[in-house]
Amino acid sequence: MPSQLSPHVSDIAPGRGALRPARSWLHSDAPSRSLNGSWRFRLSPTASVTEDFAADSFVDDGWDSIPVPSHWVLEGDGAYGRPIYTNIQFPFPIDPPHVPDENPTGDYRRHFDVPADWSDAERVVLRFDGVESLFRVWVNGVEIGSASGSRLAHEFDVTSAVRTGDNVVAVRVHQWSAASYVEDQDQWWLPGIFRDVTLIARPAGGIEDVWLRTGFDHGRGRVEAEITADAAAFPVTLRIPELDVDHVWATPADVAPLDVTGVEPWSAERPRLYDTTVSTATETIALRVGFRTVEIRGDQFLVNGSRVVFHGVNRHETHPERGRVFDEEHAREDLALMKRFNINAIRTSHYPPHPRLLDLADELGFWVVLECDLETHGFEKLDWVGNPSDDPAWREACLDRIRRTVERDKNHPSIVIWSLGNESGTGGNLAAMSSWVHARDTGRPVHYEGDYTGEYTDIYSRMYASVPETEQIGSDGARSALLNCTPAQSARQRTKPFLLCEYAHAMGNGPGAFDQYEALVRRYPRLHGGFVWEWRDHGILATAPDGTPYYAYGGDFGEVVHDGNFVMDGMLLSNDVPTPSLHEYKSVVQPVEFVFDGEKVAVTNLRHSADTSDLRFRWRVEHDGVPVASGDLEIPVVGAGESQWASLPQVAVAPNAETWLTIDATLATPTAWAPEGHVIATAQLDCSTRRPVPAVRPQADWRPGDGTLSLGIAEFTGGSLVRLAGRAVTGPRLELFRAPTDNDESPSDGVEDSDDSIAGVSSADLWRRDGLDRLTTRRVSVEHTADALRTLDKVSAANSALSVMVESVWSIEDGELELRVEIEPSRGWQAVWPRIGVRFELPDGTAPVDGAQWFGLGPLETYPDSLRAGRTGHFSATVHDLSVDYARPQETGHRSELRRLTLTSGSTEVLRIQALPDIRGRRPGFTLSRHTPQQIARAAHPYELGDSTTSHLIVDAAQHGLGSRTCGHDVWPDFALRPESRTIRLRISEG
Ligand code: IPT
Repeated sequence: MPSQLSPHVSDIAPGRGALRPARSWLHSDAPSRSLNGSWRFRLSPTASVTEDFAADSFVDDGWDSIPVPSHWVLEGDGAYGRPIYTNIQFPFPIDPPHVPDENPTGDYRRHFDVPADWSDAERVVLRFDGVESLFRVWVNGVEIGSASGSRLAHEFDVTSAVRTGDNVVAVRVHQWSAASYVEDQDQWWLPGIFRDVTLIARPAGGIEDVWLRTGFDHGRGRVEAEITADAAAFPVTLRIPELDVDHVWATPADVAPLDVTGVEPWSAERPRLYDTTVSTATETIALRVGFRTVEIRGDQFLVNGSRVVFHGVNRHETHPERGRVFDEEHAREDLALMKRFNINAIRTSHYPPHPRLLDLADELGFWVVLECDLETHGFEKLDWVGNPSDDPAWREACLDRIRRTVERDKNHPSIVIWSLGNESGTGGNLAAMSSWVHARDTGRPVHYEGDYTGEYTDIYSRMYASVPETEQIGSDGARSALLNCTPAQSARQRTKPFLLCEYAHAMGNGPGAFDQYEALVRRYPRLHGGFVWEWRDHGILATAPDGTPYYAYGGDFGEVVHDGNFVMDGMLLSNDVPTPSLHEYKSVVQPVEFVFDGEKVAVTNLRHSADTSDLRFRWRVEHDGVPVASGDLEIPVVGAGESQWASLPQVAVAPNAETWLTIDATLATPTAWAPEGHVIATAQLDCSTRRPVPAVRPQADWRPGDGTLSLGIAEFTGGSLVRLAGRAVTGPRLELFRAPTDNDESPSDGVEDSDDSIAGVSSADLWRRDGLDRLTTRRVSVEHTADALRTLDKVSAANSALSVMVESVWSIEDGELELRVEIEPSRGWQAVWPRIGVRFELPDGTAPVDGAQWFGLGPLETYPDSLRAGRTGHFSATVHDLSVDYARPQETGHRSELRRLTLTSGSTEVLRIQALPDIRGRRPGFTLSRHTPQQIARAAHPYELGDSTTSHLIVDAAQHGLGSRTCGHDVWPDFALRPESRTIRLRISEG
């Protein structure tokens, strides 16, 4: 029986033999050797292979080599299995604590050298910073122990097993184990030794562990030290050179709090760190301390006395080639990118990251919610029966996890909240974990979202609460019960600060409504912001059958059970490219607010504690997007939470163009994360004089015709456009379809959704039901006058009596070609529409249309509920760059509020289109793409779209919003597009 050969895999104990208590991950000058590098490797399909490989004498010549750290499923080009992606589902039978006999098992071996001068070491310790999921260790054939807790550090005392000179370490790693039941996070299952392995010599008289709790109160710092060392190791010296601290504790009993003056506090905005050492005669530990005090006062979460607003992201460790293997340079760039996008907080979803990430967070400045490696989400399917969170048998495993989490990272000033884990139901083991944290660290509160009723945690937390629910939580007056709570439990939750540990699911094109949440956070002090789900897509770089590289998601590796592209829900694409949603977020959470009032502007500093002395304010005036004047704006330094008035410059208003004033707040000097001049906040003021829209010229002498004629630059055959300015063009045809976004494809939950939505049915289902993707046309009539052509079309879908009448009038107005399209739905349409637009096809001729210049909102795509990053200006882009490479192709590229569009071919202007606003001032948007919505909708990956030689221009009178229905809520009613009559009016001329 395999289970007898390998008893560990179904053992719920966290392992045997690892050192306890766990200790901090410290920068010590004690000797150490990295055991990263090339190891010998053998993969077996089951856990039942013999253990002879652990013997000293074993000959591993026939084995492969594998790098450590790595995940074996990402090495060897498929020779070692493939990654599996599941969200909540377990990829094996739910039979806790057992796992299947098919349990890929990796055996690792390497030689290492122990230097002769290590012989004075008191102990030799072998540390593993991350191994998924259960591993056993042998040194020179001696079994040392076993451990689970994949994203946690495990240290073993190997003193008695090692010898000076050559040694062999052997490690057996099982992909599946009892621990897999508590590591059911929404991510790829990636087995292997994926973090560093280090051999450490512990000196006699060294420091086992140190914890410097560094508080701040009105300019004074306080150091409370906990030194774990033998009495004989003393005296211990604390040095903080910049603060003139050079303090000696002669004995353990002398260790007492120290008050320090002249301290600058640490904050995410001004991450002031002080280089510090703690030393004995034989060992020096280097730390970078930051002084800050975390406090909950009533329903406010404060750091150094000021309320914190989390503009955060959920950050997984993921890389398209390395998986969860840490790359410090990439991580630093990742965090710098967050800072450039006004992100100030990270939730380490859903496990502790590589320890160096927290050094970077301390240094660059982030509020961190540090989460334990715990998720039992798959038990939800069983109504939480057997959930490890509430089974005393699992208590020690749960406690071991939180102890390792807190102990490893306790010194970081950036960590302001401990989180027990994610989506693990609720129960006594979670309560026990919380009690342990409360006893161990009185300086940081405990978070766990699943404690819905607030029995054992300090913060009220929800994920994906709707805008109305968030408002209900924020507003004091609410008497009604909160979700999942009785009135008394609700009252208890209302006494706490609130945060959205996950919100605004950024899957595919979306989410909408960042700004609605932010408005509530501004309004209700109890609301402390939240963490967008999530920072980046987890795509894995793969190669399509035709050799094209692409980013794979669930199912692409032939998994039996998987969750498709639900792992592609970041604001960053897998290749590090920010999506428009990240730009939107940056604008919504910008830390400086401008409110224009006549000749003045009120500038409000929304930061936690930093003033605006690091900023410079620039203004510019543009006429129809062309810069005409610019300068600096003199604004006195604004303290955090304060406002100042400043005078606006004299703006020269153009009589025949739009006049816009733009103000940018930029960095006055370079920082560790952005160059000087980097824009952190922007506002625009429309100073234009109103210009009337020309009325439609009445034409009376319409008569039936065959529709074959020329009008200015347009040529028609049988009433249909065939050429514009000499180039082949077809259209316009009514386009009501968009390639469904992931949100469009998500079923309604029947709660707080658009009217006419059906529980369990997606908007895209309704669009397909109504045939929006397969509309057909019947030409009802063709008429002319001397200088105009009018067609009337009835557009409808097979087996549907619903229709849209489309009247198109082509005429010459003021010497220019004008197209006016009137779109009128029949009665009876039920569901929202994705768009109301017209589509033109521009096949490649001699000068293929491959780009656009436009005056309108830009530079990136915008939708009705995601408009805040859009600026009014003049922009240009290639047809390729107009689309976002979402991992699963879908609607992309819509530019709103169009005034003028020039289609280009290389540097040549091909066609110019002016868009006239309708009576209510509404302007159309446009999309220029190589593919039709119908083609895009059929592709599951970008490479499936294929090459196209045609450009498709869609001018939309309106688009439906984006919403966040993949995990959260539908498009807010104000931004939902109901079937309605619309007019599109364009003036078209030759480029
Ligand atoms: C929520 C999870 O916490 C997160 O890990 C991720 O899976 C997210 O959903 C979706 O991408 S849980 C969900 C049931 C609300």
